[in-house]
Amino acid sequence: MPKVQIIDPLEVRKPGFVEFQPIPVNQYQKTVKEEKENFTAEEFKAIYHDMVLIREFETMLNLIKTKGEYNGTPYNHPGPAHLSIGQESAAVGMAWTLGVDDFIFGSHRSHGEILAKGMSAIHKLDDQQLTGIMESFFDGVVYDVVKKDFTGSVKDLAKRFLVYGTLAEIFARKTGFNRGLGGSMHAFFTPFGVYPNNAIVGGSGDIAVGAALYKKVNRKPGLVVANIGDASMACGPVWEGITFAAMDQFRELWEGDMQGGLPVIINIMNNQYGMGGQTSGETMGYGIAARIGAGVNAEQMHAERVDGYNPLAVIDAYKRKRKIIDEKRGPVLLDVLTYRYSGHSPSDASSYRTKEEVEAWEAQDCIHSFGEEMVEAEVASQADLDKISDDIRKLVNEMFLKAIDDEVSPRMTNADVIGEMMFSNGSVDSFSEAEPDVLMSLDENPRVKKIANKERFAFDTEGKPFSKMKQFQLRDAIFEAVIDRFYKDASLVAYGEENRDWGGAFAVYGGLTEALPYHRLFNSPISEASIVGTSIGYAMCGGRVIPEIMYCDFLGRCGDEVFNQLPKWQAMSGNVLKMPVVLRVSVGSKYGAQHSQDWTSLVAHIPGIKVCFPVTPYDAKGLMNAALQGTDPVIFFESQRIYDIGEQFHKGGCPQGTTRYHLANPM
Ligand SMILES: Cc1ncc(C[n+]2csc(CCOP(=O)(O)OP(=O)(O)O)c2C)c(N)n1
Ligand SMILES: [Mg+2]
Repeated sequence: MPKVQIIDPLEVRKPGFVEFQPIPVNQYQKTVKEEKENFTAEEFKAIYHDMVLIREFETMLNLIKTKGEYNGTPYNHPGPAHLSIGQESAAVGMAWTLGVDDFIFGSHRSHGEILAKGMSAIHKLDDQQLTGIMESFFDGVVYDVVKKDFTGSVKDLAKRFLVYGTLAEIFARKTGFNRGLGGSMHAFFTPFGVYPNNAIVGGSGDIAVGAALYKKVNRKPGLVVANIGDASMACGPVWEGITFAAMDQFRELWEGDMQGGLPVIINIMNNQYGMGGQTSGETMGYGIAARIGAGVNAEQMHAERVDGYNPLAVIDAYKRKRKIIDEKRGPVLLDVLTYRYSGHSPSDASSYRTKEEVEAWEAQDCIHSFGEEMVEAEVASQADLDKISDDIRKLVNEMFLKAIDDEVSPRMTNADVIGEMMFSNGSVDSFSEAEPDVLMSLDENPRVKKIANKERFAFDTEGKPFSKMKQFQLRDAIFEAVIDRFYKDASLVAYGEENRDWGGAFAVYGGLTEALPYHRLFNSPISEASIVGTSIGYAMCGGRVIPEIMYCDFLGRCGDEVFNQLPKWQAMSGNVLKMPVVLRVSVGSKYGAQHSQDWTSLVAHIPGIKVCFPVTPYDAKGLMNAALQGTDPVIFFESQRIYDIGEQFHKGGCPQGTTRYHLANPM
């Protein structure tokens, strides 16, 4: 509700029409021959190589799951393996132009994306950079395995590192990219710009948007890609992520270099099925998924469908869409058409599709047709292509043997270690080196001035209570800890419903609007999943954030984010990620059954979250300050019954400076 934007009835009541632009569908139709001036022969070969690498890697997993062996070596992998055989060109096309500053998030079916993005990074980084990354990651634990007895180039070594680290993670080995704690559906490797994949369908839909918010607010280079399935377009959090990303305020209200759209691409890996439900024709109504963009904003999210069976079509789209992102005109939606021949999982009997359909897509296989075009265009001979495949088969087999060797790759079996990893228990003044963006000095702030005249203990010397207005209230205590951190930590942002201008529904944030530019304090859509989900993505990238849920009762609206995402990523990442999210939740008492519930006990039962519920201003300030100093997710409950109560217990009153509270591991 910014006052600068007047809603003029004469304008908005005028008759007219909402107009749409045509959405391009499979417009790119070029062949390798026609693209020879834009790619070198080496580049065509690298694209082919990366696709074959993914195919062989997943063929190996498929054989292990269905036959219990690969190249004659038996192995039992009881964990999941959602394969994307057939989708390789979509993954490689998506990753090809991206740099390590560009982040990708994925789904349960993202092995191919990890390898494609990893290879894209390996193609671009020099030997020194690659060696630095491999040596420093987990103190060289993964590197030590792959460099033993290897005498080839650094790039080849990095490829071994990528394949082994991913596979060891899938097999839950301590030497995996996330110490074996993530596994197939959650594996990632941030030094190559590969951010968490997600076993919850659509889980990355809002988290990735938060990563883009982090990049924007903290002036970091690069864009963010949310790789999600066509069926996930029905999921609430995906829609909420999209509506958050498309908010007008980024262009209308954010100022200076902050003005402009979020650098995020929603990349639908459209294999045309959920598990067995067909999205076009059965479970969805969009027909062509790119249509979704049309309803979101005036730019229609620059949506288009590209033929993901042709890696060059996807690369072409990414080159064009990057320009849009660089011009701060995001978000972008890409509907990347593809097909998986493999089942949803290896136990899938494909009862939902015909053999003929699968064969028709196999007949146009993305790798074979690209190879044929390369030979025809004389950028490679069949012998070149065969050698690429042979070398990959050897590499995958060698890494497979290392990954299943219990001595080389010990299993992550120790439950105590997992317990220790639930929290990082850090203490960090600021997650940013930058000077915080603020609009005035603290002592000029109207709320700070007002508070300065308040009584920090509720009673006078005779024990009589001061008037409510005179007392330093619980809401003032929370405000003091929050505003203090805003002036210390440039990465800190706060948002939620009615957080700006209104000052928060319960006036905790009065005075913050005057102090902070839009990009540090803003109103979110009424969208609890995206409020929490984007915060998770923001924190994963290295920023501190205070999302707010207006009533405890609305926690159900962000159930997945609170139960499955916020608490789990520190442990599932092998402690690579921190999660400095302080989720403020107000508890009501007088608006009936849907606005009066206290769900602290529910949340307190979730491992991986710290929970606070202060009852005095002294505690509120101390706990909020401790929460904002830490590196763990905290859910901070605030009772509406006591927002206006002063400090009645600590005789010295609520202190002006910081209080020393420490949030221990929950029991
Ligand atoms: C919230 C949620 N609901 C259901 C599932 C079970 N499930 C796993 S994958 C899948 C289909 C997802 O389809 P899509 O988003 O198109 O991705 P694809 O599997 O095709 O890559 C389902 C229903 C889940 N993991 N998470
Ligand atoms: Mg799908």
